[in-house]
Amino acid sequence: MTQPPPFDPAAAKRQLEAHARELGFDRIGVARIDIPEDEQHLLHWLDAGFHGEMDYMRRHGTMRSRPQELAPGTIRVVSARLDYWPAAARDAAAVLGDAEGGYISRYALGRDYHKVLHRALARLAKELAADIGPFGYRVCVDSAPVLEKALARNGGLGWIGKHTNLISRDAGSWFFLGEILTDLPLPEDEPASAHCGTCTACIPACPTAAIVAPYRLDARRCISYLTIEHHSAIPHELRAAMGNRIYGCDDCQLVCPWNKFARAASHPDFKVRHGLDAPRLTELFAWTEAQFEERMRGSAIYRIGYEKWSRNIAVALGNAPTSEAVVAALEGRRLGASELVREHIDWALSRHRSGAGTVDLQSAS
Ligand code: B12
Ligand code: SF4
Ligand code: SF4
Repeated sequence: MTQPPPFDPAAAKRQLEAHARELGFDRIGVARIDIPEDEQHLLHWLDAGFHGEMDYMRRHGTMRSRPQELAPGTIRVVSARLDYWPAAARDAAAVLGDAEGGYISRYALGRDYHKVLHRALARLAKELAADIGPFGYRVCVDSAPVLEKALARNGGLGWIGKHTNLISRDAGSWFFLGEILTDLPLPEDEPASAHCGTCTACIPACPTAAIVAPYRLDARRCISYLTIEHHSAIPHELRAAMGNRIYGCDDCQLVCPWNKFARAASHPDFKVRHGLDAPRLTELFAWTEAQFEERMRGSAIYRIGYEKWSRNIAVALGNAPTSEAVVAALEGRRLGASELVREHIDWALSRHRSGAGTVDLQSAS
């Protein structure tokens, strides 16, 4: 009987890198699993209550910083980067400055990245198993409780910037991360060094002052959290500063000097769908629930549901210049709206009636 060849870690890593390239990943990196300093930062962040209504962040506790608790036997993490910058989309600054249009974060203009990344990572692991034989692994994308940015930094993919996103020297920060947790003793990459230097551009650029100190994000103030993760009413004091951002927010990354090195997404699933790069607020607000379901299926936006989507657009309409069309759009949805949405519609209408609905979006951004 022939014996399988002995496991060669360096050869396995080369095979993994070759498969990753073929599958369209922009970069992969391998790291050990211990991240004690990041665990301390995570615990302080949770103690400060910065996670807001994201109860799962507290529930998962230190599992997030100890991948071996999530997948027993894990000794290495393979982090993968997939660039999403939609180069053909309408210019972000132009959309942010268009008071009657809605701004949707650049990462959500195409198909839901969770599915795209998960499928590709699962294939990557299977292709390696076909080369070297079965091994233990678990694929994670975003929803799995691991500190993805810290692990990817240790695998050489970039550093955590003051805005708290991972930045690569040669690709900026417009990319997603996903991981394969594995029991294979793959050779580690060098952790990436930090290059924010004296720059602090992202901190004052945040419309809601959510970056309370370098590397510290109070998610409760972050527009990304407010429009996607927060389930209840949006705090009144933050609504005006949200401007026309109806799903996610990119301001801290738009001002980051390292994003001049960003690369356009090559994955076809990240192409803009349904004109989401420059939608009209009044048109979006006129969508029925059935139209939302039909048009947003397959998009990350689908996950927030029609009610939160409507809540977000009501806030943006409250921040739009007063016009008959804006007031009619708000009034038209008021009667059939849920209590949550109706409260946001009433807030928006009260701004138009008091003359406050003439926010200059450029200065709010
Ligand atoms: C919860 C979450 C959010 C929350 C909280 C964000 C946050 N900074 O934690 C909200 C909803 C606000 C959010 C927003 C966004 N998110 Co998000 N999010 C996550 C998620 C699920 C967990 C992040 C986490 O663990 N946070 C816990 C806190 C403690 O971590 P942290 O703030 O990053 O803090 C670290 C450092 O800053 C440092 N640190 C913390 N405090 C201190 C203090 C000092 C003194 C020092 C020195 C260091 C330090 O240590 C910490 C641990 O490494 C990850 C996926 C994952 N599983 O990791 C995606 C993820 C981070 N998000 C992602 C994206 C794309 C976004 C948005 C850009 C989406 C958008 N356009 O709207 C925004 C960006 C907002 C921002 N400025 O960060 C990507 C980031 C990719 C990248 N290039 O970095 C991820 C990795 C998802 C993915 N799989 O691609 N997100
Ligand atoms: S995503 Fe927007 S709201 Fe959140 S920290 Fe960045 S600039 Fe601030
Ligand atoms: S804007 Fe400046 S401080 Fe902020 S993440 Fe980018 S380089 Fe770092």
